[in-house]
Amino acid sequence: MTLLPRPLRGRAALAIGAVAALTLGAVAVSPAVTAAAATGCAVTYTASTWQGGFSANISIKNLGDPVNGWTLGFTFPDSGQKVVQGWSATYSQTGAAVTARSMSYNGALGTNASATIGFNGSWTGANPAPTSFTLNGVTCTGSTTPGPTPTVTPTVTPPTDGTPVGINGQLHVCGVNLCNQYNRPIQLRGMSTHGLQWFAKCYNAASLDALAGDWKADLLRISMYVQEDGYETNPPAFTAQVNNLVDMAEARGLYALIDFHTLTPGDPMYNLDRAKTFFAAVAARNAAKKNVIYEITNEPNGVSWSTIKSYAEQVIPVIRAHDPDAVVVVGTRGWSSLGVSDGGNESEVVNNPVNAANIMYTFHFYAASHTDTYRAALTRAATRIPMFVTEFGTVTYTGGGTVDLGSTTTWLNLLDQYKISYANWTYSDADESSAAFKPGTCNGGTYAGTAVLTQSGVYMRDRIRTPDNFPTG
Ligand code: IDC
Repeated sequence: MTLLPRPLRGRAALAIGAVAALTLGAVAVSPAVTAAAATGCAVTYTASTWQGGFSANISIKNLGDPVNGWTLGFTFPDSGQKVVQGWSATYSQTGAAVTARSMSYNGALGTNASATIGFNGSWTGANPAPTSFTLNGVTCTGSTTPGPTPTVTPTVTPPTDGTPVGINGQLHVCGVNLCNQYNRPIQLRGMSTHGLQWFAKCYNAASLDALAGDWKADLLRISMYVQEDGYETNPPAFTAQVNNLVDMAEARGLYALIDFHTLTPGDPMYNLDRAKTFFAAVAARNAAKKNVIYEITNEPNGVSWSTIKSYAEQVIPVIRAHDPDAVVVVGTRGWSSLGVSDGGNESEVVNNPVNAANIMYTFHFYAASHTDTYRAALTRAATRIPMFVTEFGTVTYTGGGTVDLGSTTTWLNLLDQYKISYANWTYSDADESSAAFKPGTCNGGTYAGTAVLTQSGVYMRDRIRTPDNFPTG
């Protein structure tokens, strides 16, 4: 086989022929393109071609302003040439027109940065070399077109109210980070509810005022158990309860992490139909809100990563169909330990990521039980894939026992260092040492201050209420 460089230009785009659509892979979010951005791109296409088949590599260089998420478009000579299997992008083809959308890990392209993608194809008729490459709709000519003179119509409204959502707006994943509307990495710090079926009384105007105002938290994780008298017993009521908490968080400028709290059974597929029903409802209802993040399965256990990945690739499109731009967080093997609790490690995810854009992966720890091996895995993962600690405890994995502030401090320093967002288990008055409030607190009306807090609660409040670092430029 020889590698033949192909001409990039000089061939007119032909009319689009048959409309049989071939869609490979999952739906990806559309790229964000800044209105006033300078644009430009260069594409190098190389292929080896044989009778009936070809294998192509495409190097895409962004000559314009940085982009976060891209779509490469190109056109085959006619519809006799087909993308069969692609890599490093999500491909779709209609007639002769092909689009390749970036993955979560290669969507961020700085000025002069490149991404390499490829595909195997089949062909009949014309030589399969494509033409008319575009990046985010702009023809790749190898030179730059300056953006319009800044008469400045900002696409982003500057912060007005100083709350976490007011400042950061709609979030997205950029590289391995959670990024704000200024495309800058941020860390969200907050608290998880306990099971809504047991502790609903703890979530009211006064307690959420305390979380936003006294704790100065950024995030409320809404933990909706599916079993254990949870969602499965009354889907409409639990859906409404979650939506109500989303609104209460929004009113206080807090992000809301909607946790589909699967635990036992550990196979998320057991709840696949429930997940589709639930997420279709909450995503449709909350699509216009900027404060919602979806956590599609809490702690898969006793199942392989490939099963979890398959679950994610079925649930994420349901969310995207209604709420295309929200971040989705995917649980990992071994109670969301990246596989460590089952003797594995992060490589199973790094080497076989979920086929979807704008997603993160879950890591959970309980500081008195999980120490160096777990920290090492998260540290390695943190530079490879986007991680979110959607739940952790200062205590043992039982939710009780010793409050290990030494280990907790080591953990939280690590999370701060990598800007990994977190939610602590729990913002409740459960009679267990992980709970932030003393038993009985939720029977009264006072949630602010330290008098109502446990040892864990005092520590977490101190830790969370330190100033945020939310870059705005
Ligand atoms: C625990 C609660 C406990 C409850 C139990 C029921 O703290 O009050 O009786 O669930 O299932 C997790 C789970 C989380 C657990 C927590 C502590 O996500 O549901 O909560 N934990 O065991 N993973 C590791 C620890």
